[in-house]
Amino acid sequence: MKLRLSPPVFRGGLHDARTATSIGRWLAPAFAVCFVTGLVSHVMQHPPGWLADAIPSRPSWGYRLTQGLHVASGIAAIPLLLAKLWAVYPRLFEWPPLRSVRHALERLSVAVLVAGSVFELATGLLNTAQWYPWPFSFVPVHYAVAWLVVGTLVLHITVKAPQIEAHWTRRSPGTLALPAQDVPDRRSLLAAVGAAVGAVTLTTVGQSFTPLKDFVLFAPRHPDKGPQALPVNRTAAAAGVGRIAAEEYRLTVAGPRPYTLTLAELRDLPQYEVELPIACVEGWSKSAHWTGVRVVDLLERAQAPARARVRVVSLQLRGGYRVSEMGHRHARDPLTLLALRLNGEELDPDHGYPVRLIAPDRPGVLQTKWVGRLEVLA
Ligand SMILES: Nc1nc2c(c(=O)[nH]1)N[C@H]1C(S)=C(S)[C@@H](COP(=O)(O)O)O[C@H]1N2
Ligand SMILES: [Mo]
Repeated sequence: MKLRLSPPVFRGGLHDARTATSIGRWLAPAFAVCFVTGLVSHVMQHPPGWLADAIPSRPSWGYRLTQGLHVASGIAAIPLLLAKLWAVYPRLFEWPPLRSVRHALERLSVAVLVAGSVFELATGLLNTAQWYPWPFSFVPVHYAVAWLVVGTLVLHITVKAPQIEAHWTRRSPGTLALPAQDVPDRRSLLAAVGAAVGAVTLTTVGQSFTPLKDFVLFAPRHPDKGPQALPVNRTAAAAGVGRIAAEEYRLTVAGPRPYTLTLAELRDLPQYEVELPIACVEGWSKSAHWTGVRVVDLLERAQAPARARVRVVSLQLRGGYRVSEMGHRHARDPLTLLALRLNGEELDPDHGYPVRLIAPDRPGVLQTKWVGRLEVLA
């Protein structure tokens, strides 16, 4: 008897180019939004030298919007990607697996695209939960793989352009044959995918889009939960910052004319109130009222040059977020404060007591807490 391995046969009418195209029409824009907003986030956190001074400090809600979109489009892409993979998976069993060099290259690029996409959405989702079950550093790897995904995606769309065009609408001219038509099953499938996208979006987007905060079920942070009605990403205890005694606190401003201020002296300086959001890179954001001293006033007093960059150093001794830098646009923006008060009260220790930076259009991770030192950079 001769044993023959034959590839499985798929008869379901939904594993076709029309379904793949219909889902792709949503998946591609989700990926595009996610990629562009991710680039924005990357540049704001790690500006290349030539761009550092061009990064704008307005609109004050800019980063809140782009990062909210980044996380929302990434979450929406998860059900879309799953549906797309389900629609096309029979192709895994294509026979013969490799027909030509061109075919082999195309399959390789699709393999990279699929693996990269799954990797980006999975690591991004786990990052929103601050869960890092992997041995590498999240930011550089998530960033590098994004380029791999975008490169292979552009290639994929280019290679598939004729099919995409033929199946773009329900009945494209010239493709009146059955597979291009919308069958009831396909409409149900697409409706279910749309409902899944709506459900995951509605139950998470309130973490940054506060009008929908009452629907937040699955987001790791709720905008109302935290001391002084503001979430906390890293508490004082987690950052290893002990109780800071008001009498012992000093702010050092290192510049052409350096000086040191006590907390009482800081409180005696002109105070300003601003309304600005904390927009965490992990997806949650929340607006709050901050009161404190303008950084530009402190810089003038130190006779800092107008275009100087500024380094903000925390009293926190260890950890990646203890230091941040800002260009002159942020440093000189009248909304940029060393805040002493939040929503009418002295800062909670978890929000950076006694002094924290708050600046417009800035990733949360750069809004340094427990500030002890400002350095004017040459
Ligand atoms: N010194 C210091 N500042 C910090 C952090 C930190 O770990 N250490 N975390 C940052 C992050 S990631 C965010 S989102 C904001 C959150 O501020 P909040 O806890 O007051 O809401 O603080 C930022 N400032
Ligand atoms: Mo953050």
